[in-house]
Amino acid sequence: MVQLLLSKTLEGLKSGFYSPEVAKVDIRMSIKKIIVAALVLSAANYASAATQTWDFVNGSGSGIENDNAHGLGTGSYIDMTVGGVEVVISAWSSTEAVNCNVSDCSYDSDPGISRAELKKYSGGLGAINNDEVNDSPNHAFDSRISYNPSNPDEQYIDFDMMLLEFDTEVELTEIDIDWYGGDSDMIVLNYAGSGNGGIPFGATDTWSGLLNEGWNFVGENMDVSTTNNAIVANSFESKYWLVGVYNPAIGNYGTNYGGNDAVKIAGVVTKTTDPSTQVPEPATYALVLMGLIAAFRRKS
Ligand SMILES: [Ca+2]
Ligand SMILES: [Ca+2]
Ligand SMILES: [Ca+2]
Ligand SMILES: [Ca+2]
Repeated sequence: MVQLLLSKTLEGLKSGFYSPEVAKVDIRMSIKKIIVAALVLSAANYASAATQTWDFVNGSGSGIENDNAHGLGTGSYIDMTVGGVEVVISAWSSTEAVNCNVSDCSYDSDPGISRAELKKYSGGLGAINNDEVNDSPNHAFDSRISYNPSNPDEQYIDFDMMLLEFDTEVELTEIDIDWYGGDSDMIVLNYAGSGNGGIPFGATDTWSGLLNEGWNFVGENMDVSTTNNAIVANSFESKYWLVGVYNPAIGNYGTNYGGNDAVKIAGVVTKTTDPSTQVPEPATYALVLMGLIAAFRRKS
């Protein structure tokens, strides 16, 4: 496009049609048009990808509801919408006593998945699982040991995870925690299969077992801080995401990094590529080009 505009001007100069002064003005006009065209094109490209910033604490629709809804069974959840995208948030943990493989049992004696109670605090969302009472840090998404109040010898390590079910495929790009207790290692999974990810999870499912049921280990973010969002290195879109505490049965850091984490998840950032807002690039280029040629024709 630049070449075309400049060659037109040069042609004008060579043929004596333009005086050097007119050519100078014309080059300036051409540059302005190129800048405008570039802005139009980048705006068109920008519209094809949208970003949603989810505030689970203060965002609109972030109230906890408690119902048998969204095919999850009875329990607490949040149903909120940002930029036309809807998410249902629920909490799950490894609190079911099931027969498990040796690697699971070595750190988590009851690794079967069951629903936990989703809670909201100023520092973010937390989860109280079936083996916990409402105390800190267990009311967070955590893997800290909880003791049975009536029998302190009974101890459980459970790995709490947040399930995010979007109504369209999204890329999860950032996680925001506003509170942590002790350690703050986190893990992210998403669903790559064609079904609904086996949701609601069954009591015989385990977190590591999900990897054989269409779920992906996306990554781990160790020592997540409350001042910088955890960046999720991923470009894969999915409707189903699990975000929670680091789990040695899945992650690469080994057993020592697990069982001591507690985070309150305050929000996430997602990205969608919406075909309905996508301006076909070749058509846009053609339109801009036609406009510029028309402008030149009018002038000459
Ligand atoms: Ca918990
Ligand atoms: Ca706990
Ligand atoms: Ca457990
Ligand atoms: Ca840890």
